[in-house]
Amino acid sequence: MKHTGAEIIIRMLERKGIEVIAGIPGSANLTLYKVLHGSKIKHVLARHEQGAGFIAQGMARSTGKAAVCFATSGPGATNLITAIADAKLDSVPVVAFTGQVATTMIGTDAFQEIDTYGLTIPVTRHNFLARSAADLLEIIPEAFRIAESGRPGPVVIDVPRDVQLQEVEFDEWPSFHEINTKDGIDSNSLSEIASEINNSLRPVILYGAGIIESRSESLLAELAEKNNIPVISTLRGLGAFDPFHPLYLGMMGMHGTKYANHITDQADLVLALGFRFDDRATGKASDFCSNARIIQVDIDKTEIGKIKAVHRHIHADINVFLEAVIPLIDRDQRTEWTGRAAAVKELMPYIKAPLNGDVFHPLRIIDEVAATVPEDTIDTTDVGQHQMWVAMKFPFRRSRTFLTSGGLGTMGFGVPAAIGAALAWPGRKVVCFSGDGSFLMNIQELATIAEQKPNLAILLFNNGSLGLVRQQQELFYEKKYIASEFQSRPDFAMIARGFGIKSFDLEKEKDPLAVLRGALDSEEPVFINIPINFSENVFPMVPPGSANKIMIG
Ligand SMILES: Cc1ncc(C[n+]2csc(CCOP(=O)(O)OP(=O)(O)O)c2C)c(N)n1
Repeated sequence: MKHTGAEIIIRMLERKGIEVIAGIPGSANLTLYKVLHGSKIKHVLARHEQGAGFIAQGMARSTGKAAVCFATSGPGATNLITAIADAKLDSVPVVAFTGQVATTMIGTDAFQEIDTYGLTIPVTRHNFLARSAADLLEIIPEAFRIAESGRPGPVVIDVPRDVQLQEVEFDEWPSFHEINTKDGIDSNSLSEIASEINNSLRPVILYGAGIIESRSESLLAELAEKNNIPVISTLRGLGAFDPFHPLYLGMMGMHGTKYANHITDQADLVLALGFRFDDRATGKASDFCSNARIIQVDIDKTEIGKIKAVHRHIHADINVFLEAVIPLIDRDQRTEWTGRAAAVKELMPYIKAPLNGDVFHPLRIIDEVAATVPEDTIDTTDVGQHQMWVAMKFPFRRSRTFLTSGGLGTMGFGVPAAIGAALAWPGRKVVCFSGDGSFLMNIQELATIAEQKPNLAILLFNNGSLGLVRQQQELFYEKKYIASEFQSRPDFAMIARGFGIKSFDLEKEKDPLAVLRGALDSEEPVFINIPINFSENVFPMVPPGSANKIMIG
C-alpha cells in the first residue's frame, strides 16, 4: 500500500484507538488536518496551544492512557511547551505532533521556523524529528511506547511539511508495542525488605503517583492493613487511598496535615512507594524522616536516592513489588504505634471551616461541593491557595479524580485540563476550582467549552489577588506587598456569559449555597464566581526551606 506521511499519522492514531485530538492548525500542519478531515477521530479546536496541551493532559491524567495534541510550527510549538514541561514533571503520557517547515528549509530562519526538536529535549521523555514518511512507521509506535511505559511522560514528534506530503510504499501497518513492566525482582532483596518491615516498630508508607500509575491501589491497602502501617500520600497520590481509612494520615508536606508530618518524623522505617521526594513534600530534605531507615521503590532508576540517600531500594514496577512482598509480610497488630498515630491525629485535628463564620469560607464551599457532586466526579485545580484548600479538604475517594499541576505548578492548568477530562468521560461530572489569577491565564478556553458543552462547572475562588503570593509576602516578606493585589476586578460572570456560558455570581445571591448546589446539579457547563475573603490564608504551612515538623498556623 501507499500512503503519505500525514495519512500514516492519522491512520496510525486511529489504529491506536485515539478518539479525540486537541489542537490548532497552521500552515505547517494543514496537510495533517486535511487527512484528519475524513477521520473518525474528533478534533477539538483549542484557542491557544497551551490549552490544547492541557486538554490532552486532562484526557491522559483522567484515563491513564496517552493522549494527543497538534500544533503548527514556530509559535504553535512554543505555545505548547509549558504544557509539555508540565506533563514531564508529573509523568503524564502526552504525544504532541508539531508541524515543521519543509526539510529543505530547516536552518534558514524560514517563516515560523523554530527548532522544536532542540527546544523540547529537556522537557520531554523523548522527541523525534521525522526525516521521511517511512520514519513515521517506526517513530509513532516507539513514541507511544515511551510515553506509556515505565514512568510515563510526554513525547514530541516534529513533522516537516514535505514529510507530511511524501508518499511511501509499505506492506503492512506496524503494530504498537505491548507494554511490559513486569520484570522480576531479586528475591534476596525482597526478603530482606520484608523482614525490615516485619521487624520495624514504627513503620510508615509514603506513597506518590506511582501507586496510581501502576494501578496498585488495592495492593497498597492490603499491605497497610496486613501489617498495620499508617499511610501518607503526596499531593499527586490523593485519591489512591480511602481518605476515611483509620490508617490514613492524609497528605504530607508544605500544606499537608500536621499529623502526617509529625508521624513521618517519628517513624523508624519509611517505605517510599512511587514517591519522588519532591521538596514541597519533604520540606528540608536533610531533616526529612531523619529517624528512619528508608526503603524506596520506584520504576524510574534515576529517582532512587536522588534527593535523599536511602538504605534499601528496589527499581521496579510498584505493582510487581507489592504482589511479591505482601506474602512475606506478617499479620502484625502493632497497636502501640497505630495507637500513637491515632492519638496524634486526635490531638492535631484537621482543618475545618469556622462553624458560624463566613458562608464563602473556602473550606465551607469545598465541603458543600463534595457533599453535592457524585463520588466519581473529576476535580481539577489551578495553582494557588484554592489548589491547596482543595487538596487538603476534598475527600478524593478514587484515583484519577484529582487532576492538578503538581511538579511545575502551572497557573492556567485547571480549565483546559477539565475540558480534557470531560471529553474523556462524557458521562461524568467535572469540577474545576480556579483562582482569579490562574483563570485569566487560559480564559480563552471558555470558547472551547461553549462549543463542546461538557458537564463541567468552573468555581472561581475570587479573592482579588494572587492569593498564595500575597500569603507568602505576608508571612515571609515582611508584608511588603507588591504585584499580588489586583487593582481591577473584572466581572468574570459577565465575561463567561459573553462566551455563551451559563453564569452565577454568588456575591449577588440571597442564598448562595442553594444557588451553588443548583448550579452543580446542572449538566451543562456553568461558571460560578465565589467571593473569597482577601486576607484568608492556607494553613497549616511549612515555611519554605524548613523541616516539615515546623508547621505554622
Ligand atoms: C504560570 C505561573 N506563573 C506564576 C506562578 C507563581 N504563582 C504561584 S501561585 C500564584 C498565585 C495564584 O493566584 P490565583 O490563581 O488567584 O490563586 P489563589 O492563590 O488566589 O487561590 C502565582 C502567581 C505560577 N505558579 N504559574
